[in-house]
Amino acid sequence: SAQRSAWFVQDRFGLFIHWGLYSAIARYGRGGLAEWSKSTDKISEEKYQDYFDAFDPDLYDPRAWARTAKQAGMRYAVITTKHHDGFCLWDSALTDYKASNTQAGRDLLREWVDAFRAEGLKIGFYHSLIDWHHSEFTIDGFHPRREDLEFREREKGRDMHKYAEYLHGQVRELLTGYGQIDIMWLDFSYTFMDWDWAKGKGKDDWQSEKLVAMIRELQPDILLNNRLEVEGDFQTPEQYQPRTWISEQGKRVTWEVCQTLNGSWGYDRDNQNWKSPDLLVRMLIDTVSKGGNLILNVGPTARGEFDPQAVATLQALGEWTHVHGRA
Ligand code: FUL
Repeated sequence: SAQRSAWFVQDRFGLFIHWGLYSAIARYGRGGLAEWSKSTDKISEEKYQDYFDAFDPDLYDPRAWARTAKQAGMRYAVITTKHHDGFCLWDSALTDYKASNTQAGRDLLREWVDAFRAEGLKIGFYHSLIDWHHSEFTIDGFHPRREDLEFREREKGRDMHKYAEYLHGQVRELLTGYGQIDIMWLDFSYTFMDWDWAKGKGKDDWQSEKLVAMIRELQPDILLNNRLEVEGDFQTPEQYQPRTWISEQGKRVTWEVCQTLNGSWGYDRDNQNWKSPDLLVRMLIDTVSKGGNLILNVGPTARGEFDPQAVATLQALGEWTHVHGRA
């Protein structure tokens, strides 16, 4: 609703953070997306476990991240509580596959929430609807083991309703354990996929209506994106600039374009395809002039740092927003 999104359309500019085990792989996956490596490279559970074992974010300093975002002129931030690989940044009671069981040994999300709140930023959670680790998640056309026929045969009894229970339970943890959450960014949607196997997937798998009802009940003011086939509060064009203010049935809607610094969401060490601060300023202006928000991504390293190039870029954006932004 317009009332719910009043702060959002005022704030306009946010930080997206993709951080997880794929940050340790640090190389490209599907379409240049590092966070997709497990699927693209069909990495086995055993092999992926190496990244879990190696995960040791000894340089993690969310207060530094929050300061960097703040000085760039960003007013809110959204972090991956869980991405498609299923790894959880918080100390979930519903899984062992979490940061607190790595060398980090603690709930990394709590520190993040505290740090960003302390800088006065609004906060949001990106949470993956799909899960390549969970034992009840269907082996679909993106699953890392999709070509392993023996495995598929053995696993054909997988029950998506059990997975949905897990999904709902985790969202409940996230929305009850960390105070007020401003944005819930659920991902992703099969709706736009052309493949036969993807047809009709989604809504029923996630039990979307029930999920949304729970979210609204737990956090009545939260803004919800539009990726679970149930009406949300804002639209989410990804890695392209819409040509005009997005409208539906002739009515202008709230939208947020998500963009990367170099084409990948997860940290991709050898990717030097950086957008210049000049281009990014133009993108911000372009977005706001069409009534949208821009959420710009940083993929921190597995040790917990922003790449120096990302820091430099955000600093340069800060120089512009401080001259041209509202107080
Ligand atoms: C997509 C995901 O598949 C990407 O990995 C990324 O998280 C992007 C923001 O949304 O649908």
